[in-house]
Amino acid sequence: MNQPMMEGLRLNVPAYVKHQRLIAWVAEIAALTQARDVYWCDGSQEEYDRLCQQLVDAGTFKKLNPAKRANSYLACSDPSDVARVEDRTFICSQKKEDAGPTNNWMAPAEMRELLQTGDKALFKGAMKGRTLYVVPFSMGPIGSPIAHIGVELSDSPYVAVNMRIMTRMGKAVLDVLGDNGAFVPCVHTVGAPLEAGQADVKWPCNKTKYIVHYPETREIWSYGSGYGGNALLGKKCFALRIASTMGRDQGWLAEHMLILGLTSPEGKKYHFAAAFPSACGKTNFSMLIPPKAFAGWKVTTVGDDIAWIKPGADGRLYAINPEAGYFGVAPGTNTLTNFNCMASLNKDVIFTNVALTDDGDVWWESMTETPPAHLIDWQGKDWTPAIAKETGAKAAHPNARFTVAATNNPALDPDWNNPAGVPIDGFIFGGRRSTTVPLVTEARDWVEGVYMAATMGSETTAAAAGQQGVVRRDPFAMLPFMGYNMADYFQHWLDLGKKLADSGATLPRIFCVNWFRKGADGKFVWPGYGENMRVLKWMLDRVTGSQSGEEHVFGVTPRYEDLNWEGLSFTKEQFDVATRIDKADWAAELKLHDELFAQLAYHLPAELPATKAKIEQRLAAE
Ligand code: SAT
Ligand code: MN
Repeated sequence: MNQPMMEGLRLNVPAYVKHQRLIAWVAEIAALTQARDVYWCDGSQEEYDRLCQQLVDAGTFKKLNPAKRANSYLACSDPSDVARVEDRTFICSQKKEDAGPTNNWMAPAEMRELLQTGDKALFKGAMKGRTLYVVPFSMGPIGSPIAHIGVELSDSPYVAVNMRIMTRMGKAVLDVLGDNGAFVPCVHTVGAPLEAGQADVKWPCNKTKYIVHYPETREIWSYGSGYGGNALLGKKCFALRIASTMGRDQGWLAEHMLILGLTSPEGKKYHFAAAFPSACGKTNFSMLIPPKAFAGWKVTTVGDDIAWIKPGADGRLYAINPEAGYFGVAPGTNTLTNFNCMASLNKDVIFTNVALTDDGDVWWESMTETPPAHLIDWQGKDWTPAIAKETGAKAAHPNARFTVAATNNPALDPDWNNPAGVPIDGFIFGGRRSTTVPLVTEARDWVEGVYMAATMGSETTAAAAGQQGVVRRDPFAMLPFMGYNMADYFQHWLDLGKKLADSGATLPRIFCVNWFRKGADGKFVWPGYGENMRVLKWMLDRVTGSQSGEEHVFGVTPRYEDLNWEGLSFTKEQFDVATRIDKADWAAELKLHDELFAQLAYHLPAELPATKAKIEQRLAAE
């Protein structure tokens, strides 16, 4: 048997593991972090149940009432560890310019000293008293030519069980990896070593946090957080930051996009990929149920967060969802806003930072119209509607999440697991903007679309630590997830479009949407959710060439009569509020585009300022 020992530590390598480089790396990290022991995850149901029970015994998980939520758990995090930490996220490329001005950068050698090699290196001894879990995972269908493999070494069993839902995880991945396959090494610690006899806490983490990427060597090192995008390293760290650099080098795209299928009553199927910042409704849009007026139309989910997109032999762009589950925002989700999601959450779910009901179920803000009379909130405190009214206390954290397998989704697209992906007919980019940006606009061409996506702004949400509700530029909804220089990424999009157009391919149309515009009363004008189908249908009609619109300063928008209003009372006046292009607002908005371009001046593609100049001319001529 394959059982190397490291300074007395058994590596417990299962007989099926043949990859010597992987074994040597696990030994190296176990020695560095002084893990108590090593456990190789096989991805089985038995293992999942066992680790969940272990988390229950440790007090991290609470098992929910099986009569209410079968095989489901609630985890409540440390109150300081509830979201991604963008200011602690680093791209450590050799050259600072390759990380670009939108990323935090540190020289790789300096970062390695801080994390691995220095006298006080953070990873030295970081896993003392803890088990190191070896978590092999595939992003994309196992064995698919588009998939890529990673191995996460983590001292968090919460990470291990979440990764089993979010990725294809376990022995099958190592079988594909064989004795010498390539994998992205991901090292994660909660940064809370246990001295002998020291009792553990429910949610170990560290005030100091580092989420570190080395794009050239394709490595990820994460320290100090147990939460979501900081700790489940297959998601934002690998599938976006590292994968975006792989895509740049290899001619494909890794995007913060949902992928949905749209099937007509005649059975014709189309696909859209849509980018929105975190906590702006990607999961809801990907599971949309069309209103009655659209009888026979069907929306199906390929993915709800990330798309890997590659040109196919026919010149079209094909997208796969590299994930296998959803890590979605719970608050705001209910049977009206997302029926399919609620149906997905009946069983086999891990909830994080929602509230607990007296009968052992979960609850979050707006899950039901009338809140329960009593709850234990996400911080373990008593919660009643009266307390909430008095103190404003939220039962669930605004960034509370559910982790659930894609296969739980009743609207799952039959092609969600297709290794070839689905052909994309349109790209949609949407920010959260209470003013200025109209409901929907179609770019006149690829370059104008890239301009729209590049200059997109959005109000910040609870998905990241920091101030909420401030407008910031969030190009392609990728600001927190870009693995290289943002200006080079714009160029990559332009180059790809040109290459495909030159080959005679029909490019996907590019649309820009804003579901979040507010009226004078401070309320959202657009009803959103299922009603977004009305806008989606207009976009599809533009793709198929059967619908017109009105051309204006920066693209084409529908007139009131171009949308199907059957079954919704939405007046022309309301439509005007949702779609109005105000000259003064746009003059101010374009100044913000200037600021972005000044920040990204290094390598900024000339097409972008040129497009802006054209928009300005049109605006002045209005
Ligand atoms: O925390 S995650 O990055 O996984 C979720 C999100 O912010 O989109
Ligand atoms: Mn996301």
